[in-house]
Amino acid sequence: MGAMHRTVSALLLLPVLAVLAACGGAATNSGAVPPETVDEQTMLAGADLVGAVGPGFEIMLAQDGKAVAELPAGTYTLAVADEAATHDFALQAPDGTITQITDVAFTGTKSATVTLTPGVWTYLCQPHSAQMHGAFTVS
Ligand SMILES: [Cu+2]
Repeated sequence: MGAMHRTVSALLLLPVLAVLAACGGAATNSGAVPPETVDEQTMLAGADLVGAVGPGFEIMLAQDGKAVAELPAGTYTLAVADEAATHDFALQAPDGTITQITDVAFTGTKSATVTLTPGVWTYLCQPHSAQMHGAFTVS
């Protein structure tokens, strides 16, 4: 039964891997560990936006398999795959307010609903914000 479980997991994983691999800066994301449970895969597949952080010093935010650069203002579901106990995933609003989606110790997938207002937003790992960050414009 162990083998059966692995087979099912591998099949479900393929679309998620394709999405992650297709994201901008694919070279830096190639080492991302895929989510381990069906629940995690479902969260990632059903979300408007997908974030990933780790296992190395890599962070990304994607929509439909592409790195997010611009978004219309609105409310989005965000699923974050946090692949390391050394990184977190946070969003910084244009006014500087930080919303932490995963904390440093957490690994796995977490989902949240975020309301994006116009301006420049940043996604970042707070302990390593100098090198682990990206920005997108909401209008
Ligand atoms: Cu980090």
